[in-house]
Amino acid sequence: MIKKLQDLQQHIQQEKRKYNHLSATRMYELIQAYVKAQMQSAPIHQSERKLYYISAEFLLGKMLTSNLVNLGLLDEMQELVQKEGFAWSQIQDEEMEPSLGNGGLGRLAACFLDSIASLQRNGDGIGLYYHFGLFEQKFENNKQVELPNRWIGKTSWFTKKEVNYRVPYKNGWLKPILYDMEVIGEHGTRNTLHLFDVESVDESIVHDGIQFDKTAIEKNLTLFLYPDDSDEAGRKLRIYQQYFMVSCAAQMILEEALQHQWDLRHLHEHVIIQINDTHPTMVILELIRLLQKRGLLLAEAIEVVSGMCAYTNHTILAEALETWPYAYLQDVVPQLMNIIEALDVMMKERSKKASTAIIDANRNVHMANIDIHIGKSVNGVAAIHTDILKQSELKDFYALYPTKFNNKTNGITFRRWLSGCNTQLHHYLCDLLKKDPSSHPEILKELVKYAHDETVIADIMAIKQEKKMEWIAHMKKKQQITLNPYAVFDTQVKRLHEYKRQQMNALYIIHKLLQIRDNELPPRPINIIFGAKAACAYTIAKDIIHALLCLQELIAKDEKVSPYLQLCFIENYNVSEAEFIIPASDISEQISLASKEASGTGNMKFMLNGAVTLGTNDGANVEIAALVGQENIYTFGKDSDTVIAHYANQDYVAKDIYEGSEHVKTLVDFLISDEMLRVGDPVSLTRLHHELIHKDWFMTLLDVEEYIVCKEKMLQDYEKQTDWGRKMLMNIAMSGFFSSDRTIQEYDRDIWKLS
Ligand code: GPV
Repeated sequence: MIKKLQDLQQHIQQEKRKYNHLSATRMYELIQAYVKAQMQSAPIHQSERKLYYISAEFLLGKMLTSNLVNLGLLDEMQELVQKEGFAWSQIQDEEMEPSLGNGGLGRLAACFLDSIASLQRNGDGIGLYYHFGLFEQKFENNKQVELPNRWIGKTSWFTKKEVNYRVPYKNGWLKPILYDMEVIGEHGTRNTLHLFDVESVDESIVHDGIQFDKTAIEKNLTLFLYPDDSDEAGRKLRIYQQYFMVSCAAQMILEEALQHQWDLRHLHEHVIIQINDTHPTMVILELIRLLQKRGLLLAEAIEVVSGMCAYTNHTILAEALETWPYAYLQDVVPQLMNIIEALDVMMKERSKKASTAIIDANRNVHMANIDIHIGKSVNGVAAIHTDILKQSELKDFYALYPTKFNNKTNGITFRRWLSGCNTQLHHYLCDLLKKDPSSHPEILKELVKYAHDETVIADIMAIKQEKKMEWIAHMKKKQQITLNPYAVFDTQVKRLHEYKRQQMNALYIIHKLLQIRDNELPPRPINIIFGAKAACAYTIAKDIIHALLCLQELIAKDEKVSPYLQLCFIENYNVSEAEFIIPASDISEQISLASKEASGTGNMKFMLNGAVTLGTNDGANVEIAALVGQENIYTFGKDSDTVIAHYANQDYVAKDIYEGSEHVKTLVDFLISDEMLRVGDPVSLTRLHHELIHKDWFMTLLDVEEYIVCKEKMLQDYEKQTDWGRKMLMNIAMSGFFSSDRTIQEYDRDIWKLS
């Protein structure tokens, strides 16, 4: 199928003759156009059954390298580029990363698209084309500032298409525009990601960072992912976005069904929709509405849609489970209200429990409850998470529908997270194992044979060192920061949230800083690395960023401390930054409060790249520990049962711990020390200090002392370099389970039944 690169080579020579020069920009454009053409000529997989994966986020990352990996052309292309006198990184730098996601949920959707195509399953993604995406993060005065993320450039992987859909809204109709991107699998068949935009969108209404008129729906609908929802207009805008997305999806699904001449009364035999978290929930209601318009009775429509929809839950955090006031929905989607009412009445006949109500006593509509009642499957994203759903969070639903519940432990695509971002390790493993682990993840287990081979261990460690050097050079260029490449790299990169407990890591940094000042020096310098965006209306999350940036400044200016401890906060952390830092890291910080991190997927990326986890018994960490064994992971902290009991009994009091431990008190109080207040904002630092002592909703102080002890042990063990190298090797060896190919095979086997 794939043509050789000769066409491209010829094109390059022509350009050089014509202009006597070829810039990196032009080189990128030529390669991009060539790759896009290759993808468009790949065959589409046809079948009698199709998956639609609907998601508010697709955190794609740059697509050039990943597409080349899947086309099997990466090595050849890199050679060609080198011959023309460019470094591959120069070409990569030319691509803007699409800003269409926030965190793990969106990155999971992107990994899934890659695996679905690579496993040659018929499945498309559907979402929204946000012009400014998730905001771009800048640091000013040690604070996060939000700017529009202008990711849409001259060259694009997306192709604009016309569609004849119409989406009703209060002032009439919204007219959708479609942007399609080919998703190429490693065997050369392709699927499509469909992102909808609204024709009347107006970028010029954005001012002063990311401010805009939240009521101008026809202009603002597809400007931002997750616009500020701290007021009514913001919340209604989110409902408009969700409805627009799923109405377009429903119209597309019905259009394709009619093209195939599929009988609408048997649509569930041909179509399966995976609802990625609750954002696409209204697709259930919209499909029922449209099927009724096409002649089905309400009961018939409900049955067909029930057989078509499956729901993935990604959290047990109450504040992340969407509920909308009935009145807001009535204002935004009046056409759906009779369906919501009907479902509510029907489901109250099935169960009288308040916890399972679609419309609750306060007239709030619970989106997840619609998914669970009507959908045919409910899945959690890691074993412990699914257990908690069954045993506590959704136990009334589990009693009602025991067979709907199932677990699908998350995964990551090795084609991006090994072949793409760590070519050195990938090539090494291919040579050693005589098979490509990105296509055959299970082959990694054979690495165990080399656990006592000091040459192999040394080779893996040498690759780690090379990746550290690359990242350090990158940070020097990007943020003008000079870091020690021979330090241990201890990394926490993920969205900023209190439950992920970046603040606990901050307390460790304070602990280490005070120790160094006290002449207790670590055996080797430590680089503590962060990357995180805080939601723009999440005050405490922003306070935590502020505290970390203040600590960064303090440490950098401290001549005594900085030779031993450096803090580096990566600005505007995104997929590309992840691809840089993860292969360079030694320690993977996965320190969420037990029970709160549904799975985590960064933990898997670090493991695959030979970092050792420092984590709580939460999410997929539990499964990592079971695979690698206790000698190859560092776990600490109270378990999920204990935490859940604390919440139930409301007996966790941070202040008791703060007052009961001189050490903890010293660390927490440092946040409002004179030296911190000199570089920081007293209001913000005081608020965080107060929060930790008087609220600490995610129990930082519960685990902080164990955390410090555990990390110190880890740093000591790091000095036994061969033993540490063996831990790296064992982590890589056991990571095969976390391939998203495995996850997708399970979804297909249990829920989608495409093959
Ligand atoms: I809900 N997740 C996310 O990134 N955004 C959200 O809005 C919600 C969940 C994450 C979870 O926090 C991770 O634990 C999980 O690995 C990821 O979704 C993918 O399942």
